Amino acid sequence: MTKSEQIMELEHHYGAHNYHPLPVVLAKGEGPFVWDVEGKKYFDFLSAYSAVNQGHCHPKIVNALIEQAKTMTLTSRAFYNDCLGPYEKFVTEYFGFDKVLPMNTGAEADETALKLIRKWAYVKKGVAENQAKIIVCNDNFHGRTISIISMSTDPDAYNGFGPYTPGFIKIPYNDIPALEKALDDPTVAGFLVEPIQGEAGVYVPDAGYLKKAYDLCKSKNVLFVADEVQTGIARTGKLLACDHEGVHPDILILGKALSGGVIPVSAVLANDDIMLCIKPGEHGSTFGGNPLAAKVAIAALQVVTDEKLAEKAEYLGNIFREEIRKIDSEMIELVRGKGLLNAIIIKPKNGKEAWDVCLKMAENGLLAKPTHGHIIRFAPPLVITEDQLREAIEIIKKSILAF
Ligand code: IF1
Repeated sequence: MTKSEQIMELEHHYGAHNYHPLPVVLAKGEGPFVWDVEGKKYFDFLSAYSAVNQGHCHPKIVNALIEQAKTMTLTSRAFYNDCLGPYEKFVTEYFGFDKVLPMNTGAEADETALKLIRKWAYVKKGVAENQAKIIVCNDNFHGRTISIISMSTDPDAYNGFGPYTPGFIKIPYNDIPALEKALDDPTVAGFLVEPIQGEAGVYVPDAGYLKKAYDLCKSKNVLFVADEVQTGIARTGKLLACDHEGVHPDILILGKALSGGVIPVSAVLANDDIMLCIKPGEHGSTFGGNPLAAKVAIAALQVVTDEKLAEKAEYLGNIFREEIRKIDSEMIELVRGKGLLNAIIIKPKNGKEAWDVCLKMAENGLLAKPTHGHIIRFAPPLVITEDQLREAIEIIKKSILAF
């Protein structure tokens, strides 16, 4: 057996079977590249689902981790620590909010936002206790916890995990009349939405959708809550995907690349009138706001600014979509995306589909993974150079034309 096969066998035997990974065993990452245990080099076009926007093992972020790790890793929030306050000032000024509630994973940040919306409904909007409703979109993805899958319309996400958390109204994505109708319910407190639906297959809504949705929510005293866990941190060509439409959400949810993929760091940002509805003792987390996360997140955001990653994503994304659209293959049904968050919709050919294209690309030195069977998401680290991107595009082209 090869080393890869040995390791895959270990995972199969000792690990839960909650994933079906591509048969590649990675051992090293640097910038836009990863290497498997046999030493084969790949372009990483998944970026851990947009968590390593700053590139694998960015030295400035890793060094921030190492330096802090030598001093103090965790205090819990039972006490203050000397890293959290400065981070809170940095991150709230960076995104333009009064306050931040620090958590660890994206799902925890989404759950925190759900609690914040409900608390605000009872404390500020005057909705009757336990009656608050939250509007979400069909085909959403916000994480894997029980309340979050209660919002899901994907049977794979919710089947067999009932009973479900009540209080969610599901409407079609990118559908303003449907939102308008749902907002007539006076118990609605919030609208939780991904500015681009990542898991659904990089579903980019019509221009103006976010702004119209935001204005409608404001007209009904409903919180507009943007889940930018995947679309944020420069991925779509702006610092936030909401920035493409000048929308400043009432609640902003961040995760993934907030730490550059070095350790789990997530955050919920809001202004005082919303954030102060949660009182001491009403929410928390052992690791939330730990010194490592504070130092790592500052370094990760500093890299985004210093290396102009949003501008790069905008410029390189246009090249990517333009070049992929030139590929003459009936397997390419559609190419869509914004910045360096893109997807190709694959039309099966002779029984070959997205999974086979991904296996072929892996063979040719590029890693990407299908979502929902026929869609391949392409999201390289934003530090990729134009030459490297063009080299990667040639690999994609060669792989698709091989069928
Ligand atoms: C997996 C999907 C992507 C997210 C948005 C919250 C979260 C995510 C918009 C939760 C997480 C990850 C989860 C990961 C794969 C990946 C994913 F395929 F699952 F749906 F990116 F599209 N909001 N997305 O995209 O953040 O708790 O994971 O830190 O394998 O479940 P998390």
